[in-house]
Amino acid sequence: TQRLEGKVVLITGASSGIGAVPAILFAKAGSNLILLARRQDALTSVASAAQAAHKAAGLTVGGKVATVVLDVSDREAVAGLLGKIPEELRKVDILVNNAGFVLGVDKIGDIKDDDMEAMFETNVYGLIRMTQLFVKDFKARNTGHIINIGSVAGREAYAGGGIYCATKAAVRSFSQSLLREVVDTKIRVTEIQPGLVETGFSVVRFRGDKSAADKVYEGLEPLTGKDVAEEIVWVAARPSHINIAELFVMPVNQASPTIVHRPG
Ligand code: 8X3
Repeated sequence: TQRLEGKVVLITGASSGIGAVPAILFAKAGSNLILLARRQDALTSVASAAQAAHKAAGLTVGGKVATVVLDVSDREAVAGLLGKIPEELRKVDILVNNAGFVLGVDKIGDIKDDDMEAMFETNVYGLIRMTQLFVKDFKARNTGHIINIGSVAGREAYAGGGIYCATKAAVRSFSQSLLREVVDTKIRVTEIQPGLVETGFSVVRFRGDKSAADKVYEGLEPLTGKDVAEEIVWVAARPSHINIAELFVMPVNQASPTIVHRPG
């Protein structure tokens, strides 16, 4: 929509999963993009797909795309991020904190320290670092939209999700604090809480075991990365006086993390 024309949208975890698709939809709507992820090759292909989508839309505004290889869990890298963004794109309008992942289904007592730290570093500290970096500028300009990707798992925990659910509950709580802090500004804060989305998410959780990952989505029609990307773009495109504070979105056959109907 027109409201996204010329906006600068920064997306973390933009090379795969939920994060790869919004780039294309924002480009189509005339936005400019800064795409962040850990792998340059994957970023490059998302960037060219976004540029092609922009071209196909025949718009004269937007379509600038910059990529930055960055791991949000790397404190120094995040601190130096602004210097890596081309000057013309430094005034970010929409920050999409999407980078996040899950490792394992270990029960409490068996959780590995490395897994615990890795999930908290990216899902929580990385998201907080990115938000801190841009919210100062948003406040100074009295504008901006922070869209955090939470999860159904942040609303309700499940067995085997001791750390992941806690990270997403932290995202929820942090988003709520931020929303309250910027109530006297034009800054918008949204938390999107998806349920089952079929991406590489469960493949990572089961450390490459594709058949274990497939079982998570077996027998029902899960959300796709594109479905969630459409929600991200939708909240961003609301008129500037509207803030979608939370958006809880699940497949039609899911009612909670554990109440899932599998018609087969
Ligand atoms: C993903 C939702 O239930 O697969 O955030 O952990 S779940």
